[in-house]
Amino acid sequence: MTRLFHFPLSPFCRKVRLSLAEKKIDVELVEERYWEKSSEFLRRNPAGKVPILKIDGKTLTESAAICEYIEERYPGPSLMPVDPDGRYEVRRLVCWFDDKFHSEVTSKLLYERVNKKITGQGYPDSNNVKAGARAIKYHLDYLGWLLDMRRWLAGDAMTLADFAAAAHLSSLDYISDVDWDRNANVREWYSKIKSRPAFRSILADQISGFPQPPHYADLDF
Ligand SMILES: N[C@@H](CCC(=O)N[C@@H](CS)C(=O)NCC(=O)O)C(=O)O
Repeated sequence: MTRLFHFPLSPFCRKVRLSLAEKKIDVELVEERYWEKSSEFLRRNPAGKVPILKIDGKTLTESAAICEYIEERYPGPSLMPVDPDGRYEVRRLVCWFDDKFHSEVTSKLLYERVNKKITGQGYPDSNNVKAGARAIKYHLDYLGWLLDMRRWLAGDAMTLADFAAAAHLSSLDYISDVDWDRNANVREWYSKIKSRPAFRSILADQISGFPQPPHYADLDF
């Protein structure tokens, strides 16, 4: 049985869930209270982070490495181009979201507004929230600019780059922090990816203490 230790709003976990679902790999989701750092959890991943994926008799950590493992082990449908330039562009954009977008936006909005409360770390820091709200505008403009030239973020086909971006944006959308009116290209792209069967489990997530806003699971948002 494939099992994912995850936290529902974690963008890194969402990226892995999307990859598994797109490849129709059944997975049992186990919610991990990663901030409690249980000994069992640290035994599975000494880095103390989710996602952790049990698959093919192995325990895998680090979302980018996990997604590339899934891609190589379960090739169809493909989420990586075959040519080196295309693969480079996918990896660059996955890093853009998991590094730059994560530190400038996700950590400033989602972690301040949701994770702090869930993990008992007090109230959001309004300076961080303001900085995140400012930064997301620039990132949405950048996505819109890429989508002026491409059907999907890294080129003509949907790839792991789209899943990395959609993982972060969907988590922020759960707390209504994405202005879908800012860029028509971005809205159209998100609407396409949101309609995929692979997205269903993410749209069904419910976080205790944070009710799902009505537009979140609406395909016609
Ligand atoms: N580079 C890691 C980042 C994973 C990560 O930061 N996960 C967060 C949840 S969103 C976590 O487990 N944080 C716990 C901690 O840093 O102590 C990956 O891509 O898997």
